[in-house]
Amino acid sequence: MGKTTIIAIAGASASGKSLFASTVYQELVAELGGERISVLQEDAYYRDQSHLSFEQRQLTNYDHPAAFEHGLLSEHLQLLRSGQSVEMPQYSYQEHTRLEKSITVSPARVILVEGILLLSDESLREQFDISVFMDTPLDTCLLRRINRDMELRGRSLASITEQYENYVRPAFFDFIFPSKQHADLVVTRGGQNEIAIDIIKAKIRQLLAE
Ligand code: UZR
Ligand code: MG
Repeated sequence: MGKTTIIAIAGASASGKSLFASTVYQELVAELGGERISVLQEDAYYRDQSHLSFEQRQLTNYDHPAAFEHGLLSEHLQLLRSGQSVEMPQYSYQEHTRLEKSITVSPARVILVEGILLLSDESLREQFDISVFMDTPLDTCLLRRINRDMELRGRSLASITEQYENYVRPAFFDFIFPSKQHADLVVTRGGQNEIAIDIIKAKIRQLLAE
């Protein structure tokens, strides 16, 4: 296998990172097969909190870099780069902790990794060959977040509002927005920006053809 290229996709919560990454991944897998591309989520590296009670877990600031085990993610990216598989943890947003079962991620020529704080961490940044920032308007993100968290993450409107004001919005201005300067490419309008999807797909095809 040739040199590994790691592509990071960062941006605000509910800015369309997961959709962008999974669209690029799925469309390329349909075209080229799945052996040469893998995807990881920063969310999977939220710290294990199984030693805490559910009430204690609800007090964690999940938008702060300390909530993530970035060292483990960094280690996994290095292992993938050196051609080894890794056990990516699985995280439950309902339980606010790691599940027992992990997912095996195989080394691949191109690794996509998506998450809110990827570009705010210097040691992670050093590992990225290409960095993308999803620059979706915050009001669009908030509306998407309300719908998603009520539908998929089992939240009430009151809890979403409280989290948003106390954690999500401050973290955007403290950590996420300042990290935009580190991106190679800034994507407007979210995960359905087809031109941006095509540009990243073309870059990946070019890398795979080398
Ligand atoms: P994305 N998050 C939770 O709400 N609960 C958890 O147990 C872990 C994470 C939220 C987190 C962050 N914040 O904004 C979001 N809060 O997941 C990141 N509050 O996920 O990038 O998919 O939006
Ligand atoms: Mg996501």
